[in-house]
Amino acid sequence: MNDQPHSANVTLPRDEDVGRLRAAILEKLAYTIGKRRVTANDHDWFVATALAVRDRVVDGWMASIEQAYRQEERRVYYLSLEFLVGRLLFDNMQGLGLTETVRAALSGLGVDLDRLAQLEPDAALGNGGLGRLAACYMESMASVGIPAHGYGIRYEHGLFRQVIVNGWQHEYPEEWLSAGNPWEFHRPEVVHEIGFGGTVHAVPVAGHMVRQVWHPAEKIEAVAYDTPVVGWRGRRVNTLRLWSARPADPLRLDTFNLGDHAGALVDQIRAESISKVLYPSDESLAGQELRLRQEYFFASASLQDLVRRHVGASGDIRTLPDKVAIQLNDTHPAIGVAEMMRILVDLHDIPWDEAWRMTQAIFCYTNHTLLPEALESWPVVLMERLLPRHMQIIYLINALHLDRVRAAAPGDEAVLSRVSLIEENHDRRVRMGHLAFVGSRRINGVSALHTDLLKETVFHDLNTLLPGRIVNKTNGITFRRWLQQANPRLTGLLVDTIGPDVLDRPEIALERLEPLAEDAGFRRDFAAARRANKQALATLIRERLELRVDPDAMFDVHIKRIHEYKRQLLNILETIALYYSIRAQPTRDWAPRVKIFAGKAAASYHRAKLIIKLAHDVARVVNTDPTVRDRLKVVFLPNYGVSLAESIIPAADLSEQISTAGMEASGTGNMKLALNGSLTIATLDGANVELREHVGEDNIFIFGLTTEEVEARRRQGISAEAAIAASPRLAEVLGAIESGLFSPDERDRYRDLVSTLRHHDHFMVCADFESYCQMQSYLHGLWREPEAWWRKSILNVARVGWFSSDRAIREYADDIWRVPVLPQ
Ligand code: 26V
Repeated sequence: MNDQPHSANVTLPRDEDVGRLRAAILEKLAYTIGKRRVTANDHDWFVATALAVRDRVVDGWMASIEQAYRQEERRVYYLSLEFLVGRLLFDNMQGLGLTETVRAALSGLGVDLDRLAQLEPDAALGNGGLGRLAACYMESMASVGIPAHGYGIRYEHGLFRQVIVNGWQHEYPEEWLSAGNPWEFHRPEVVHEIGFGGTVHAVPVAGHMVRQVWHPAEKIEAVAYDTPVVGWRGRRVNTLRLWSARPADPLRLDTFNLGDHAGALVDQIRAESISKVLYPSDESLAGQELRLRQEYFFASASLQDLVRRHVGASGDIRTLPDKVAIQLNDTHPAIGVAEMMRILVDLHDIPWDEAWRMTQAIFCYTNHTLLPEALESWPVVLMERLLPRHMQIIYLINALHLDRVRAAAPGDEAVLSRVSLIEENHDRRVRMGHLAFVGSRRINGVSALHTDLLKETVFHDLNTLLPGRIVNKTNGITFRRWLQQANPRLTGLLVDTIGPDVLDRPEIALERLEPLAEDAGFRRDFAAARRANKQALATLIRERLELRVDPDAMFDVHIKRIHEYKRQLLNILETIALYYSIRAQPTRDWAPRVKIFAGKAAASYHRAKLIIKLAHDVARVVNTDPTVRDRLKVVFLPNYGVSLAESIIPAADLSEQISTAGMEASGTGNMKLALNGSLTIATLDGANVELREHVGEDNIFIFGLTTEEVEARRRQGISAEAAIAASPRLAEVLGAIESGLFSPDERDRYRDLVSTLRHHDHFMVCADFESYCQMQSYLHGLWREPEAWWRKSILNVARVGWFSSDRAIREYADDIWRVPVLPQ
């Protein structure tokens, strides 16, 4: 895949270290894998190497755990239903400074480290941005020295594998565990019981008190698997604890003995289904009982685990808020608010009011989307059936909450119904965002714009009622993975020119690159490093798609989940317009361009899958047209994921961040691409707004409607008609797609798609088309002035230091969690 050497700054390893590591790898090969050198295949070597590296992680890991325990450090718990980790070999080797030692140890055995590394499957336990952010934050928390634990689910199958057949997406199960996982430690002794269903009984206790006792009808077990998370230079090693579900009783022996062998396993299957597969989060969440079971399963296991740890260490549950901050990554773990109340009130006899104060001091909640269809709510009837005690607790939280609202806004029934935790419209549903909000001390959005919109829209009333809780924490990315590992060539150049501390403090060191933008020699070296990355990507494209692309063409990259609001369709329409321009003037001196798409569509999101098909239909026509030749190529790389992103991003010239304004909460691909030297074409959406502030408006290419303009057009019900009438090329492109020119085998394949654009255009594809095309042709011109292009590209790299996840995590530590961090 990534054929580049993974070593940026080569300091020679010491012979004795190399020798020891080689011996360790051979020992793993013999005594853990049970093979000899002659019979070992590459996968055996990968596992042996990973295990030898893992051994070296353990001492630092134990030291970190002991330190947190001895010094009674305040801990952060990051609860997330998704961790999109990717591969770990280079993360761990780099964190420990072992990369060159391992490389040398293996090469002495005739084994190539970079080839082995390609065999590691991605841990793809997430859908997209939210999951990848959790992984970046875990790495940064270890790197800035925060005692942190990630909690999630150990899905047997992560995000589906995307296979493209004749242009259509097909989904296949992903099998990351099939050859074992060398990084994890199974903890069979760390088990928590999780209940579902059943009844609640009031039991009188001392005095006039009653205690509510929940008798679940079904009990399953959560068992822990721990993966160490190595911080930069091994500063700290934290733990990612993922829960796997299993039945409390492995087998119904009586049923089995009666001859019903399948029936005897029913409980097992029902229990294990909870951690069987990651939910595709872009899917309508309505009525998915299994999803709610997953959420409660992991929230309950995690809270039981951290309470047990705290009580074990301090003996006093009441000091929990002093020692613990729990971050809810979106509303997926929000049922934890009710679970915490149950633990405190029902199991630890803490009076309600005190328990509620504790809960509100412990939890914080990050919101990651404003899309109405993505805001979680669960039918009350489902909650009552699955979690009867939690439903009672939610009713009580709501009653006390609404009492305060009535006192603040007497007689205002409309406000009351808007801020209620229960939505009473059609069927009654629990609003999980509201539950997370009232149960949290801090609520944050993930970019400045997104946080403003949170205050104006979904949480407007709650923010008026409970002011000061909403803060902004603009997302960040870990530079260790997205620069050092993904782009060793550029990293090597940076180390050589601005010094090795670019590895340790890139946020600061990168600024020293600024004057080099004016240095023609540096620009040449910079362009050469990028040229090599592009050559590598061209090779990957040839190997996977049997398509040749010119590494000197502009690589115009649109990589992310396929979604209408992300507007891959806008890019495809512009591609067609460009294609027609080239055909109309074939002798003009066009600068060659490669349009590169990658991304998965949710399995049930038919329109997104149709957009993938359209990209392929357009690619077929364009790539086989002899009049176009090398001047335009369209590429769709299948099965996008963390590792493919690591190959594409260092080779990208232009980064497409073109969501409908107001709809992308932040975006983090925008940061990854700019860090690697892409120029960005963008709408004023999410973190693009802040990207512009940092790189300067001359170095980013903004087009299109603003959030306010989008809102106004929607309010006024303006259709796309006028935009189409005013743009002959848009009319031509739409007409061509509609008439079946790109789908001769099924002429009306795109009829509905185009008709929606003409008559509805909720995502403003037509409205933004002209301004997008104009910016694209401006960039076309700029690409023809390489000196100007590389100057801007270098300035982008020099000025994006702020988007490091270390910065973001330091802000969380200061403003939200109140935990100390290591000095920078
Ligand atoms: C969820 C759903 C669920 C129902 C149907 C449509 C839909 C569309 C999007 C989502 C997104 C789920 C949350 C998420 O991944 N948000 C992403 O979080 C990133 C990290 O904060 C952020 O950079 C992205 O802008 C945001 O989309």
